[in-house]
Amino acid sequence: MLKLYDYPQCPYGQKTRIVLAEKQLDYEFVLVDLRKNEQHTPEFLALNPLHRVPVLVEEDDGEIELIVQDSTIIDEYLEDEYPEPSLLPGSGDSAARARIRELEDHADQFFVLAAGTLLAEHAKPAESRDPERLRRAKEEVDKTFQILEEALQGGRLWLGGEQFTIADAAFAPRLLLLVQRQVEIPNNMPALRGYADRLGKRDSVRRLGAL
Ligand SMILES: N[C@@H](CCC(=O)N[C@@H](CS)C(=O)NCC(=O)O)C(=O)O
Repeated sequence: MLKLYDYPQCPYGQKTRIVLAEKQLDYEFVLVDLRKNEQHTPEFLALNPLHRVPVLVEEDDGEIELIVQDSTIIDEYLEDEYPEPSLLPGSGDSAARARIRELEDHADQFFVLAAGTLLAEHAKPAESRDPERLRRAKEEVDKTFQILEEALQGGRLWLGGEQFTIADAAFAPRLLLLVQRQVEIPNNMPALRGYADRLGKRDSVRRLGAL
């Protein structure tokens, strides 16, 4: 039995839930309410002393058999343990696998943070915004848009071409939230606009519900 300790709006948890849905795996969602600081309870700290969601737990007859922390490590574990459908290029294509992992890492380490800052600044009344923070976040989001536009050239449906990958799962939550909150993808980026549209229609992404 798989359990995912998570918080609905966590983009890293959302990424892992997309992967679970792509692989059609049954799991129990266990809410760790970050608004109530539940990540600091002794029960949760026993699963992740770094007090972060998501955490994947595998249980057998109520006994914990395995604990996996961090969305990227969880997604790689799921890929190893449940290889079909595969969300990484085949093991014969190390270069393509490296590229997908690089994009996935870009989403986690750069884009999610920049998008989070941009959304937080937009949510403030105009007079309370920090113009320098806003400018930097916008610049970083624009840089990601440019990188994605280039990565999608040649009519690629997903970052893996025909194959939906862990990198697509990583970008989807914040990319779609930006679009929902009226951060426009520029008109001169048709590949990225089409991609965002496809992501929004993907079943595994729709199943997240409210971003
Ligand atoms: N690198 C981690 C980041 C996870 C993360 O930052 N989770 C946030 C919520 S989105 C969290 O649990 N924050 C609570 C805290 O730091 O106390 C991953 O990919 O799983």
